[in-house]
Amino acid sequence: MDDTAARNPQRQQFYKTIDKSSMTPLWEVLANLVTKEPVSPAKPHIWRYDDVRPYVMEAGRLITAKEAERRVLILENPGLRGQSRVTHSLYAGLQLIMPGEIAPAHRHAASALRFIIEGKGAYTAVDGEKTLMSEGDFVITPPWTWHDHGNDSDRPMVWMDGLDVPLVNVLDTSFLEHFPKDEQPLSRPVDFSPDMYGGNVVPLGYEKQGKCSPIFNYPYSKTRETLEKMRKYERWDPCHGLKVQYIDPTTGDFAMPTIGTFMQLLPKGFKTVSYRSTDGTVYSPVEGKGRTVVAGQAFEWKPKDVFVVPSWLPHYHEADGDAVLFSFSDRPVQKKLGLWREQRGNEPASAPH
Ligand code: GTQ
Repeated sequence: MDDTAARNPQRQQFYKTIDKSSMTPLWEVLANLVTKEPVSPAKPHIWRYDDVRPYVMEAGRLITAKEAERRVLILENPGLRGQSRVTHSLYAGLQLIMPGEIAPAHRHAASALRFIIEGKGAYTAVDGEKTLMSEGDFVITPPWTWHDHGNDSDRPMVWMDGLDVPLVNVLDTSFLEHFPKDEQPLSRPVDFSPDMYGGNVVPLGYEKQGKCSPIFNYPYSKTRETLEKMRKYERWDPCHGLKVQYIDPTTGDFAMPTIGTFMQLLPKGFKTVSYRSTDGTVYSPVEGKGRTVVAGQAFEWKPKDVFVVPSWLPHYHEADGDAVLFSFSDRPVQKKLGLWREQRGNEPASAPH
């Protein structure tokens, strides 16, 4: 609305008056407040591992994991600098644990995922149980569970952290507590949960604790096998190739309540049909090379890179060889609130669901 002081001094005077009472007229901001479609301040961006790995290793020389508590370089979306956000609602960072180090135990209201980028044999301990991690594994730290990370291997370990911190903070629900010791006591054998909960049985009378999957390590080898079976026996989705979502086997829902996680295989030479959805998404390729074209801008990727596609920007992927991409977004939140929409190719956008 063109409503300059010169044109309408009475209105401007009125705005000044009500400003003192912490009020402001809706009609001046309505079009930017309630937009016709998502207008994310986030920008599409790629962090190439070849470029940023030296910085991660330099951080390893500058500070210990213990002193830092978590030695992480935050991946800040260029449209959201200073806000520790990779998308508008989610956080991402690259965490480094050097051999022999321990990132001390704490717990927080925010949920975390780890997606293993480099290394093998470091562990995370969650609520009394350790899991050993390898490249391509997807690991969950549910909210308010004690967790410490350590590296008994002889090489550095780097993973991508994905947390719902911006969501938790917009709701003003953040809590954090430190464990009195660096390491929490263990009460179950290493990798007990996948054996206990991954076999389609649960103890009689099982009652779920919290809202995350009781399995907290989804190893890459198993997910990769599933994708290979799908390639042979399932329909290739024109927008996604062969794509799976990680689930909580006790509910069939997403593995985490706030962050949806996915893995997709794009067979060699496959080019997807343009797609967009309301959940801004962070990708990390595990295998293969290719490119993702986001609103006309091409991002060439290869394994260990991280790239982000903001909400509602049309994009398609192209794989030079067989490519496998991990991704995460806030889709479970949007779906629970009835806000999620998608648009496939030239089809009309879906109704919210
Ligand atoms: O590993 O607990 O990247 O608390 C940011 C905050 C990792 C963690 C992050 C955290 C953690």
